[in-house]
Amino acid sequence: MKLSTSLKRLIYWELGIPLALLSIGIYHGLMQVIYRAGVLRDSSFAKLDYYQGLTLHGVINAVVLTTFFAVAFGHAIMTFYLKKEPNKKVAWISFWMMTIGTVMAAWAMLSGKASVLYTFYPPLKGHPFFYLGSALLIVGSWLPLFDWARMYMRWKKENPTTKTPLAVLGNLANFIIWFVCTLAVAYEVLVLLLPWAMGWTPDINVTLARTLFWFFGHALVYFWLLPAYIMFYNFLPKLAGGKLYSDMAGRIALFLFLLFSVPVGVHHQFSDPSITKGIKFFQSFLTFGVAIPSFITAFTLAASLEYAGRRNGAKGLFGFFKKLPYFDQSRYLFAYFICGLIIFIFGGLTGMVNASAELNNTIHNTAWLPGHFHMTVAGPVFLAIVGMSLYIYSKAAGKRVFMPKVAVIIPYLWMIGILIFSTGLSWGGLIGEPRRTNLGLTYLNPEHELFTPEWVPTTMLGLAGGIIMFVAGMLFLVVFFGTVFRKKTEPAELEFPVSESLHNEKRVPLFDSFKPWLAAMAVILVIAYVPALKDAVTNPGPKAPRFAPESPVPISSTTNVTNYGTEASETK
Ligand code: HAS
Repeated sequence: MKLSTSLKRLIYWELGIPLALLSIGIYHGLMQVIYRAGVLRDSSFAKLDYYQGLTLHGVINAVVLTTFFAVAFGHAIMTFYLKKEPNKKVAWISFWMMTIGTVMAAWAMLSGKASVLYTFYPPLKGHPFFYLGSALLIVGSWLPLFDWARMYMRWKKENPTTKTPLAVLGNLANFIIWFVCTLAVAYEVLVLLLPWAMGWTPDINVTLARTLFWFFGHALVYFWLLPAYIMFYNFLPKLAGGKLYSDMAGRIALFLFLLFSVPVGVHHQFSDPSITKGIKFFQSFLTFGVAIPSFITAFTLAASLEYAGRRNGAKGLFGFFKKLPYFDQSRYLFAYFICGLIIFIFGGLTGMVNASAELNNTIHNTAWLPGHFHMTVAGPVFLAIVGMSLYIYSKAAGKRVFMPKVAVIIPYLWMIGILIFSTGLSWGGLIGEPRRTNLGLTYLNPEHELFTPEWVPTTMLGLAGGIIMFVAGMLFLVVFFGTVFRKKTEPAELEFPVSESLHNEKRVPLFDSFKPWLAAMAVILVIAYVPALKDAVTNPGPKAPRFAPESPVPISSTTNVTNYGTEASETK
């Protein structure tokens, strides 16, 4: 379908800006493995400090890229399936809020005033622009949801007996999750962190800030994942040459995410002493619940791929694996999706280990964690985002993909890199290698008394995998921007490879309406989070002291660090 010039431009910018920033994000990924392997034994390189680089890496790759993409993809999905364009004024206001927010946060990070990592836990304190910028990015990304909800309700009125397209359902579910979870982080940023960073409040309740962050933080990972799931359910079967095994399975999975995505954040706080055991047990249990929609997805997609393989002429039990279009340049998206899925098998398994409160004691805050999340967010999510950005751009602009042979090889290269990298990190984590640590300064420096030779092979694997990922990432940027600078040679249309359903079940109202699921979501959230927030408020432990925006030293220099909670309040 043809897009208006305004919407086309909007989508191009929303895809192009984060991909341009990705060059900085990927560079700092490479620097991480170099520092950690002890190749570099310094606290900074090219005037950028280790933690500054790690903050840029996390914020650009995991927050800016994913948020901009989700909004652009949401616009494309709603327009394509409902055959109407969103309100351009709202869409552009949202774009400008997100862009200004990103510029503010980028300035704070690049000038070294916000090296607080993407989790910005207090007492690490960033420049107020970092918090304001993040809030603007988030609020800007809310706006389209209200407009899409209006479009959807109008469509429903006009088509009361038609099933809501699965992709539309997924997109709305995703942004509802996003809206609900970001309310907590907006409160954390605007009410707790910003006044504290400005020096207006003397101290901050660290446990409350962490609990609010993780209310947002785990749902955030599903906000990353669901656009990829929308693509897997709706486009992968067609690309493979088959059909989606069951449309209903997709609906159930997407609605289950509404229930279980948010009330599991405490599984990031299993080691936080302020939160009591019962709450941790309950959220551990819910975390196993949030894996169910992914298991449903795994089986549904495997069945869809089997159907496609058999249609392509496969014989025998597993013959279908050999009949899939792994290197077909005209269906390059298949390569991006299948590599993401293969990586996600390991990302999911490591997630199940994290979810168990007991096993979590072994791996919490070790290198195992980045091992896990690179096989999730840097696996299916990253590959789906970059593959789909290239696809949407080349179709909507009517330009052929630059270096198509390379475009189809990139995801395999990335997959090999991630699997080597994550093996190193997971192995290292199991033998105690810490995450978020400049190992080159001490543990991986043979001249230092803390040198730990057991971590040499693990960090070397990390380095090897990281270099391969860096090469794949750079090649992708060449392919994407090479395509941008090509001449238009094809009809310019928004188009998706839409899959038919093999079992197109009848419309069941429960699975075609958000209301019952939203009500259930609210109930589970109250049960899971009221006691956790109560613990955080009534049993917070020492509070973090007051900082001035321009200095990392507490305002009261006489404050005794071990007692700063009470003394900071007294010296006010
Ligand atoms: Fe996680 C920490 C538990 C999924 C991201 N996670 C993180 C952090 C990040 C992250 C970024 O319970 C670190 C945060 C920080 O900075 O501290 N995670 C889980 C569980 C799941 C899970 C149970 N995580 C994700 C996803 C992420 C993500 C998705 C990003 C997109 N995670 C945790 C826990 C922690 C945690 C704890 C805290 C640990 C701590 O101590 O701090 C589940 O949702 C996973 C379910 C997935 C599956 C896999 C299904 C497989 C599929 C592929 C099928 C393949 C096919 C192809 C069909 C059950 C769908 C076959 C074809 C061939 C050709 C072979």
